[in-house]
Amino acid sequence: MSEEDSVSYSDMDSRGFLLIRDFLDQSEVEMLKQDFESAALEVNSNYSVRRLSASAMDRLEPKFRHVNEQVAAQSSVKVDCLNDGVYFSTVSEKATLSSPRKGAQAFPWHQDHENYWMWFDVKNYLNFYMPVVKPVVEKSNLTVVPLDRLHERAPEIHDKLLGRGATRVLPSGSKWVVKDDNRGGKVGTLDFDPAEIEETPELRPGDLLLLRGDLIHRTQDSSTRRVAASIRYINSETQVPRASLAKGGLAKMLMMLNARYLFEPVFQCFDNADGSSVRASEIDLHLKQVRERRLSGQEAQNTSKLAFLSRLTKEKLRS
Ligand SMILES: O=C(O)CCC(=O)C(=O)O
Ligand SMILES: [Fe+2]
Repeated sequence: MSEEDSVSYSDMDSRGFLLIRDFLDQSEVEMLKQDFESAALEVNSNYSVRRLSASAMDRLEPKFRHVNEQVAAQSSVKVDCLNDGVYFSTVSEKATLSSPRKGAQAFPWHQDHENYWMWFDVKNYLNFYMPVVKPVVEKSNLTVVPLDRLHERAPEIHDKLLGRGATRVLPSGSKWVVKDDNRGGKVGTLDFDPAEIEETPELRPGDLLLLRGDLIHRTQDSSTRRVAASIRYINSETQVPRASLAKGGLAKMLMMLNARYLFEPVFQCFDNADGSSVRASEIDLHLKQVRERRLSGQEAQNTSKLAFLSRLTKEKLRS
């Protein structure tokens, strides 16, 4: 029996994540290492990431598809479209919102932000997280808050966080506050340290940690030099509502501005469509075309800050 046969895919509903050991073989890990070395840094000022090449993602696509079929058969999570992939390194190559000290990058507790704003549906959204450079098995992993354990300890917060994103969990005295970076304010308060219910699967290069888009997670530590590929799947049939993208508080505006190279093309999709929503597959296709044009130098890498702020303001007024 292979590793994959013993995986309980229904964990995607009950726990929000699952682990498949030795998902990638040596040559695939080697291929990703080389791909990382040759990838340029993204123009994202929220964090330091490099993007996977389309050819690296294409090569692994059949493997991902097989997993997605199993997940769809055994849980309620449905994804079918490889949208994007980035490399997260614990060694930051620039100062960003998530670099706690010079040269290091560690993400504190959060639900992902940008994908929640871009796709809206993060339950039908998967993060294929695979270490590529991983010198110490018990260090620099990804720590998660399993859904079942959160439900047991804080059922109300669990219910509020299901299907949602763009939050951070921060210490506040003896409690922990769940900050809402979407609308501002807070989602709620935990009267215990999330570390009490966390789990940290110890990963080796090529292992796959598969996470739902609404799972709370953080970097375990950035004490070793670790690089992980993180490949993102969406559901092509999701209808993305126009009104939600520009709506929100200051934290959202700032993060969108820092990643305007991602959001400007989404607004362009809405401009080109006339309805109040656009199918995720259409946005995905447009993003890929923009990426291609940027790679070949036919289009600027980024939009100006001022132009994006004016766009955002107009959209806010519109909705
Ligand atoms: O690699 C890390 O430590 C953070 C990764 C992360 O936050 C993510 O994959 O969404
Ligand atoms: Fe994340």
